[in-house]
Amino acid sequence: MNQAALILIKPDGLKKSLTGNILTRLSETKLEIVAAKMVRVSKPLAEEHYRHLKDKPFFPEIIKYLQGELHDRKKVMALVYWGKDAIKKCRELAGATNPEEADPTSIRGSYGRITTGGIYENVIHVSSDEKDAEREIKLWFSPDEIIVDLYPAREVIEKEHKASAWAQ
Ligand code: IDP
Ligand code: MG
Repeated sequence: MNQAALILIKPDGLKKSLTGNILTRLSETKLEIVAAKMVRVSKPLAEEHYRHLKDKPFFPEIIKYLQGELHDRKKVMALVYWGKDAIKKCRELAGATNPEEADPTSIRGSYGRITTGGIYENVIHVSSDEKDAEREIKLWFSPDEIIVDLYPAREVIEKEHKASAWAQ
């Protein structure tokens, strides 16, 4: 069954110049990229993304991590992969959450580390199930940024919407 999965290349992945390697590894899945962008991550966005972990002792640190405060790279690359069993395929390639336990040939096993502070810096985020994927994709992308119709959307006419345009 066709599924969508949110992938984030986290700030450590960007800092270590792993974007190309990670996208090459993910291309083994033969899935389709249907959305992609660079995002400067606000604290509310990071907290909403990781809201299932808000009671964990490491929560404040993973918020700083996703915001790029630990890597001097205040951005992430967000992508949506789409196709048959997308979540399972991407999570398999990503490997286990703990990079020391991840298969050494997986993305996290190859490139992740545990900091001396105990944070799992594992270079990539992958949605864990379909419900999570829908919540996360709606959090990171608007319908117009995705080139297929993943979820029902409605048309809105935005009045007095302030936006930037090219100066010339
Ligand atoms: P996932 O990214 O494999 O879905 P989650 O449990 O959703 O794992 O955790 C989100 C992120 O929080 C992980 O990718 C990792 O960076 C960090 N993390 C999760 N569990 C721990 C932990 O026990 N110690 C330190 N960092 C953790
Ligand atoms: Mg998760």
